[in-house]
Amino acid sequence: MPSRRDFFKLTSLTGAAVATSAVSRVAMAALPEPVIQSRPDTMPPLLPETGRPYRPVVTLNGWTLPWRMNNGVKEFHLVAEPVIREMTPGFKAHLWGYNGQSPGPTIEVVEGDRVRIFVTNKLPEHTAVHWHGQRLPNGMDGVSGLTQPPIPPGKTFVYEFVARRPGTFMYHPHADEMTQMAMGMMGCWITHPKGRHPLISEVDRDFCFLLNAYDIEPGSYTPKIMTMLDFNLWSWNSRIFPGIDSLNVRLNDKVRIRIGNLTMTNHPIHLHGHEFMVTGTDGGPTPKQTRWYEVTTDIAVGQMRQIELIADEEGDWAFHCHKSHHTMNAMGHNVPTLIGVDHRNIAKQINRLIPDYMVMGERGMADMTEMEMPIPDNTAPMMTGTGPFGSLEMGGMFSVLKVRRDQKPGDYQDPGWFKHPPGTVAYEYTGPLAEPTRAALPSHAPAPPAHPPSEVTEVKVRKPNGHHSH
Ligand SMILES: [Cu+2]
Repeated sequence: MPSRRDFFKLTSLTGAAVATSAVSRVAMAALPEPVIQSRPDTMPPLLPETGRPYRPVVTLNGWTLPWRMNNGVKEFHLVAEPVIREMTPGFKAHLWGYNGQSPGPTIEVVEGDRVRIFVTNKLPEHTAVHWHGQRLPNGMDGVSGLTQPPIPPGKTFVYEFVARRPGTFMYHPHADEMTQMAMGMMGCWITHPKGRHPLISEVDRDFCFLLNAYDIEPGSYTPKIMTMLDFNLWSWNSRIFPGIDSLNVRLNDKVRIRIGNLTMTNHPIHLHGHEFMVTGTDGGPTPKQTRWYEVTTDIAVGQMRQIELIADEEGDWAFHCHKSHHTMNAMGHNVPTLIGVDHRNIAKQINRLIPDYMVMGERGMADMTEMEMPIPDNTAPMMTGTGPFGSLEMGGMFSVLKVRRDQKPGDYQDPGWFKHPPGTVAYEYTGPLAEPTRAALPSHAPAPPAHPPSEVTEVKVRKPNGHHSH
C-alpha cells in the first residue's frame, strides 16, 4: 500500500495533467494541488500532520483526501471527472467520480474546523456538490439552481463553511443527480469530535464506506443511467465481492463501521457472530437511551448509520446486505425458477443449437459457481469468491470481518483465512438415521392436487358496463 509520500508523488504527475487541460495554470496556482488516486485498494489511515488531532478512519477500498492548512483554514481540492473504476479484478467500469476514483476520497475534518473546498469540474456537463447532512450557510449547500449557479465544465468553485457538528456525512452532486449519482459521484465525509464527546466513544478501528448500485450490461463498461430499480451491480464503494476488501481487526478491538446509502433502495446490513449498536445516524451520535443491540440494521436511501461492536469472537465473519439479490453480480433476472425440474436432456439438446445455453434454477443456483461457462470480456462472474472450504457463492454487497488474536494494533492488512481450532468446524454426521414419522407416503409419489378436478370452479367476473348506473 502506498504511503502518504506516494500520494504526493502521484499528485505532481496528475496535477500537471489537470493544469494543462481545461483549467488555466494561473487559476490553478492559487489552489491546493489535487491529489489523484489511481488504485482501488484500501489505503492505510491518513494520520493528520496538521490541524487538530483526531483518530483517522479507514475507507473500504478507498482513501482520505490530504489537505493543506492556509491561515487556519483546511483546504481540499476535489476534481469531478470521468474515472475508470476496477469494480473487481477482471471488471472495469467507466464511471464519473472525484480525484481518480468512484467514490471520491473521504474528507476527514474536526468539529470546529473551517473548511474550504475547491471543486474543479472536468466533466462534460455542469455539476455542484451537496454536503449531505452538514449544518452550513445556505449558499454553501450545493444545490444547483436553488442555492448556487451550477459549476460549468472547466470551472472551479469554492465552498467554505465550519464543520459544526461531529458525525458521519456524505457528499454528492445536486445537479443532474440522476445521471451523476448513477455514474458513481459520491464520497464520505467524517467530522471527528474536537475532544472527548459523551456520546462518541474512542475506538480501535474505524471503517467507512458507501452503498451504491450500477446497471452495467455484462460485457460493457458504462452504467445505464435510466435504471430506476433493477440494478445488476450492488456495490460497496463501487466494488463488488470478491473485489470488496475484508475488514481486518484485532481480537477484542472496539470497532466502528460507518455506512451511507446512495442507492435507490434500502439495504439491511447484517453481521455474523457479533451484535452491534447503532451509535450514530446522519443526525449525529444517537442518545444512549435509544441504542439497542442488533445483528442487522436497515439503511434507508439517503441515510447514514454508524455501528459499533466489540470484536470478541475470533474467525472470518460474513458481513453483507441481507437482500439475497444484492449479494450477486450482473445477471439477467427474467429467468424462471425450475427447482425440482430435471431437464438435463433438454439442456443437452438446446446446447447443440446454442452452445452457451444454461439451465438456471434447476437445483438452486449453486451450480452456477462451478460451471465454467464462457462470459463476455469485462464481466464479473455472478456468484463467486473462493474461501478455504470452496466457493462462497456470493457477489455484490458482501465482505468478511476478520477477527484475529495476532493482528497488530493499527495493522489493517488481510491476515488470510481463519485457521479453525480442531473440532470447531461443522462436520458430516455418519451415524444411523431414524426414519421420519411422516414417511407414510412412498418417497417419489407426486403431491396430491389441491382440489379434485370436479371441484375446480370457473371464476366469472362481471365488469361494469358504463357509468350510467352512478
Ligand atoms: Cu442490499
